[in-house]
This record gives sequence, structure tokens and C-alpha cells, in this order.
Amino acid sequence: MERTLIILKPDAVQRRLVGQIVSRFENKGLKVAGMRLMQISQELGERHYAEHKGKPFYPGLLKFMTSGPVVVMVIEGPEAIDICRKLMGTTFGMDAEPGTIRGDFSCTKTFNLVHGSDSPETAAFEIPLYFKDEDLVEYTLDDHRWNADGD
Ligand code: 3AN
Repeated sequence: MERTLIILKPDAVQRRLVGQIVSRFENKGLKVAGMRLMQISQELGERHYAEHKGKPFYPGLLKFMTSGPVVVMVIEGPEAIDICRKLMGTTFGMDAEPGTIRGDFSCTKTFNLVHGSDSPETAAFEIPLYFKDEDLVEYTLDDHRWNADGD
């Protein structure tokens, strides 16, 4: 079982795409373990995107990510990190495959709607930036047996 941090970026909220994007993850059979609407502060944005500091797109990325409300989610499921990355599509909207979130709704580099942790190590770093342990709910969905392989 894996957990991954997903952020529906300010463009997703402004374009009223939150419901449609959350549906993509739900429809796949993944589980929402935590979810919240919030605004990312400058300080939190700098901590999250520290690895990109110094890159040409960093100032624009930080400005965008702190520009308005986002929806932060923890999504859980077997191989959730990889599955979510596939559902999101490649980084730039114009390159992303149709059928993916970015491929269907974005055609830019910056406004690519969604963030997802790219490895278990990244998820372990990112999730606590946004969620306390007690904010994450452990529960079983009634259709669980149809969305996970048996033992
Ligand atoms: P991903 O979100 O697919 O893991 P990263 O980690 O390479 O992509 O980049 C983090 C974020 O930085 C991307 N989601 C994108 O919004 C932004 N970004 C990356 N490269 C560029 C670029 N060349 N121009 C504008 N924004 C970029």
C-alpha cells in the first residue's frame, strides 16, 4: 500500500476542475486518505520546491503555486504513486497524452493542473508538509475487493 501527495494547483481550482480531477483518481479505484482546500504560503512553497531553487522556472512556479487556493490530497492504494503519475500525464500539458488529466485539460508548461509525488522518498517528504498524521483517515471502502488483487 502506498500513499502519495496530490495537489490540485491554483489553475484547477480557478477553472472549476476540482471535481473532474478528483473523479479521475476515484474512478481508478484509489482511495482519498486526506483532503483540504488551502493556500500555500511563500515559506511552504519554498520548502516544497527547494530542489528546483535556482532553475529558470522556479520564481514563476512559486508565484503560481502561492497565487490562489489549492486542494491538497493524500491518495492511497497499491502502487498509488506510479498510478497517479500515469493518470496525471507527463509534466507539460502540450506533451501529455490525451486521456490523462494534463493531456485532457492543459496545454502549457506552467499551468499543468496537478502535482503528484514522484517516488516513495518524495511522498515521505511531501505528505508531512501538508498533513499531520491525525488528518489522514484510515478506513475501508466497500468495493475494496474489486480494486486490489487478492493475496
Ligand atoms: P512533475 O510535476 O511532473 O514531477 P517536475 O518535478 O519536474 O515535474 O517539476 C515540478 C513543477 O515545476 C512542474 N509540475 C511544473 O509545474 C514546473 N516546471 C517544471 N519545468 C518547467 C518549465 N520548464 N517551465 C515551467 N514550469 C516548469
